[in-house]
Formats: sequence, structure tokens, C-alpha cells
Amino acid sequence: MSTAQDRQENKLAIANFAVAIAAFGIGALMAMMQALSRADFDIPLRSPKVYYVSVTAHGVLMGLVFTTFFIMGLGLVIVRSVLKEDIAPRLGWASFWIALFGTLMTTVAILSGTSTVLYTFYPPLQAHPTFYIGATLLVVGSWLWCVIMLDAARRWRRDQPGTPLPLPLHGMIATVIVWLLATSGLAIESLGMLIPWSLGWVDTIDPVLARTYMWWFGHPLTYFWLLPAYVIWYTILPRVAGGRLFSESLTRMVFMLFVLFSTPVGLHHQFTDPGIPASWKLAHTFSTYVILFPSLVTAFTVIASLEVAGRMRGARGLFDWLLKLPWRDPFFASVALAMLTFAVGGFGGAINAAYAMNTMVHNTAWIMGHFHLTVGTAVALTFMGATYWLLPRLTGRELMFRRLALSQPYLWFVGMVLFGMTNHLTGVLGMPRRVYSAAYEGAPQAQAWQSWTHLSAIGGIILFASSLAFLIVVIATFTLGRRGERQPIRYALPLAAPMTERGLWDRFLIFSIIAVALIAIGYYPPISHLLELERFGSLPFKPF
Ligand code: HAS
Ligand code: CU
Repeated sequence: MSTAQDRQENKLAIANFAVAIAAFGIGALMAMMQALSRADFDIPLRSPKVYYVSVTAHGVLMGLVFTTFFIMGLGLVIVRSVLKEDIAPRLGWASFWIALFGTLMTTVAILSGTSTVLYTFYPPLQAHPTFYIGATLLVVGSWLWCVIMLDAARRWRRDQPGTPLPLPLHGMIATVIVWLLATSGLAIESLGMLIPWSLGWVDTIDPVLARTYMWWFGHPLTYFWLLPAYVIWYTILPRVAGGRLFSESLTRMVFMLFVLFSTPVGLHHQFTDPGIPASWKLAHTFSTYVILFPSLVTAFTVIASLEVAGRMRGARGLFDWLLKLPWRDPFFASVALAMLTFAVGGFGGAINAAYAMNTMVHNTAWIMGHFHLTVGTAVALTFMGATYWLLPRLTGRELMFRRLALSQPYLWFVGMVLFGMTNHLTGVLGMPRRVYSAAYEGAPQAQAWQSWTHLSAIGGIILFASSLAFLIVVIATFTLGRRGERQPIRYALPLAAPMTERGLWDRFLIFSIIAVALIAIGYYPPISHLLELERFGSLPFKPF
């Protein structure tokens, strides 16, 4: 039976998940309108202004709000499940309300049409000050959550000296450190440049410098999204699949490598930006290839864990273990399809990171394809699947409409294959990203893109149907689901005996210090070189 304390703490996690899912719902509706608009369908209210307001809201709500709140909720659930003690509920609620207040501020700024700067908020496009201040508050709220998470790790160490953190907490602490390293770049950009400029305290802004801080934040942001998904792949999936985690030590290593190398790679978003020395762009290419490694290890470990599961379920042949897996479980299907998609999306990342190939795909629809397979599927579909797993465990209610829940990840997969593949293709054919109409007012080159964008619009409609299915299952379960015994939250056991002593890959403090040093090495020279050049600030632009 649940205690009052339990219910209180579940409430906090549930509040975080609720904001995440609400943001997802609004973002999904906008996404479908955008896919139709790009394919040049005449939908009501269609105009460039509406399109760019919508793309800004979609990017911010999906990329920054859905993800951040979901990750905060997941972190709280994990802390509670491994520590089994109070986790500073006041601080938790303060974090929640500050982040929510910031989110509402930014959302109003976007929807009122004053802040059409897209989710990358590149200057000299200028937003209303409340856009930047709201986004900053969202981050401040998340920092308080980081304090809770770090405090949980401290308590574990205090009570079990010498033992390594439980694996899910290990992964979440890595996520927290990556987030703190990432948001330090954002804090410099936001407090030092964007907010004073938007308030009119300074007239001009340095766009390349701002973009450099932005990508110091923006690349590790992608791993802030990915690592909690990895926590689910490593620590929950093998158990649901009926098997064991293939290797605990590899898992600990993977998370620590992300702490080390997530951040000093951001120049791979700026290969075409002027003023940054080519040598430093090349250096960031190399470090990007280093950060591919932990994901390749992940591919190996998760597939091996699934093979173990299939064999524990009785498979004997070379590949029949695949068929033994619980493909009819909504959580399993979501995560397995998310991983399959990530194999393609991650491969695309390796292409993006190659300096020469990047010039072919940069600023084209290819990039949209890339990030819808990575954050839009590997991460989002994992989070949706995890919601099916978590909801009954947090609320004690049975999952409603199981068949709808099962069809949802398959629909998402089909929709994303159509959407992702067509965007990769049109990107290679030269179609820019972020265009309101792919028809380009009848330009001949645009003819080649047309039929593909129609296919991608069909993908968008299927994705919307999948989103609706997800929302229906979640809302119905939450409000109408039959109450039963609350199932416990249990994590996968490793194949070998669990580790009982702290090893190399458990040294968070030392690796964080090295990570800070690597950021200094990766960013100090290119930024100081940039500042040595004559700087021309830009006045603000508000095209919409
Ligand atoms: Fe990226 C642009 C490079 C990963 C997100 N990326 C973006 C943007 C976003 C994004 C949002 O180098 C656009 C930003 C903007 O708006 O301008 N990306 C990479 C590289 C990786 C990578 C090298 N990206 C991600 C992840 C993201 C994400 C993860 C979100 C979560 N990306 C780039 C570059 C650009 C870029 C350039 C700039 C492009 C430009 O010009 O603008 C790597 O981390 C990827 C490693 C992944 C793998 C895949 C491993 C596979 C696994 C699954 C195995 C499981 C299987 C299933 C096969 C190597 C782990 C088995 C299933 C069974 C049932 C058996
Ligand atoms: Cu990146």
C-alpha cells in the first residue's frame, strides 16, 4: 500500500510529466500544420507569419519543454525508487513552479507573435525580452532539480560508502553534469548578450559569438535528451524484455564518456560560420568522432542484452531470439522501434560531422530528417513508451486501451520513416530547412522536391494520429483507469554479479573536472581568436 509520503512525491513527478505531455500535445498539432504547409497544401490561416510562429512554438515546446519536464519527472522517480527516502519536496516544487512559470512566459511571448526566432534563437533575429527571461527561468528551475539529484547521490554515498551508485542514478547523474556543463554556455549567452540586447541596454549584438555560446549549449543539449533515454534502454528495457543487462561496467563507462566529451564538439554546427579558425572546426570534428564511440558501445550492449533476453525466453538459433522478444508490449515496442530508428539517425550524425559532407547537408531538410530520427524518435518515442510503463506504477491505475497503446509506436515508426527519409532525400536534392513552402513559387528546382514533400506530409499526418493515440491512452488511464495494486519499480539485473565497489567509471568529480578542462581547451582558443578580429555588431531584425 502507498503511504501519504509516496503519494506526495509521485504527485511532483506526475506534475512534471503532465506539463511535458501537455507541451507535447500542443507541439504535435503544430507539427502537422507545418508538414502540410511545407507541402504547399492550402490549410486555413496559412501564412509565412503563422508558419514561423508555429515552427518556433513547436521547436521550443518539443525540444525544450517536453524533454526537460519529462527528464525532471524521470529523475525524481529514479531517485525515489533507489533511495526510498524523502527528497526535499519543497525544493522539488520550487523547481517545478519556476520552470513552469518560465515556460508560460516564453510560450506567451511566442504565441503573441513577438518572438519568432525559432528554437535556436539565433541573433540578430530578436525576441521579446520575456522570451529569453522565460527560457532562462526554465533553466533555473531545472538547476534546482539538479541540486535534488546531486543531493540524492550524496546521500547514497553517505549511507553506502564505497559502493557505486545504482545504475539508473549513475546515468541520471551523468545527465545532470552534462546539463550543467551545457547550460553554462547558455547562461553566458543569455545573461551576457541576449537579455541586455533585447531590453535595449545595448544596441547591437555579435551574431557569431552568440551562436558559438549557443552551440556550446546546443550540442550537449542533445545528450541531455539522449542520456535519460539510454537510462531506460540500459536499466528498464532488459528487464521488460525478460533478460539481463549485458554489461554493467560498459554501461558505467558509456555514461562517463558522455560527461567527458559531450560539450567540446559544438563547432560541428558552425562549419560554415566565418571567423572561426578551420583548425578548430577540424578539432571539433575529431572530438565529435570520439563522442560517437559511447553510442556505438550502446548499440552493442543493448542488442546483446536483447539477445540474452531472447535466449532466456528459449531461442536457440542465430536470429530467432528477435522473434521471442515481447513485440506486443507497448513499452518494449516503443523502445525497440526508437532504437532501430536511432541506428539510422546516428549514422546520419556521423555524416553531418564530416566537414566536407556537412557542406552538402547544412541548412537543408536533411537536418530536419536527422533530428526527427534522433530527438524526435529515439528520445521522444522512448519517453512515450516509458510513460506506458510508468503510469500504472505511479498512479496504481491499469493502462487503458492497450491495443491503441500498442499500435501507437508502430504508427510513429511508419510516420517517421516517411517523414525522416523524405527529408533526408529532399535535403540532398537541395531543399532548404525552415521554408514555409517547398514549391518556392513554382521555381523549376523545387519541382524535384514536390512529390517527396507530399509523402512527408502523409508521414506528418500519421505522426499526428500516433500522437493522438498516445494522448488518449494517457489521459484515459490517468482519469478512468481501473485502480489496482501499484506495481513496484524494478530495474534490470546485470548478466554478471552486480558491482559492489566503486571503480574508475564511478569517479564523477574527477571526470567533471577533466570535462571542464576539455571545454576550456575546446572553446577558449576559438573564442579568443574570434574576439581578436574586428567585431561588427548587428542591429536587431524582426522579419515576422
Ligand atoms: Fe545531431 C544536428 C552530429 C546525435 C540532435 N543534431 C542536430 C540537430 C539536432 C540534433 C536537434 O556534426 C539540429 C540542430 C539545428 O537545429 O541546427 N548528432 C551528430 C552526431 C551524433 C548526433 C555525430 N543529434 C544526435 C542526437 C540528437 C541530435 C542523439 C538528439 C537527441 N548533429 C550532428 C551534426 C549536426 C547535428 C554535425 C549539425 C548539422 C548541421 O550542419 O547543421 C551522434 O551522437 C550519433 C551517435 C549514434 C549512433 C547510433 C547508435 C545506435 C544505437 C541503436 C542500436 C540499436 C539497434 C536496435 C540497432 C552511432 C545506440 C536493435 C533493435 C532490436 C529489436 C534488436
Ligand atoms: Cu551537435
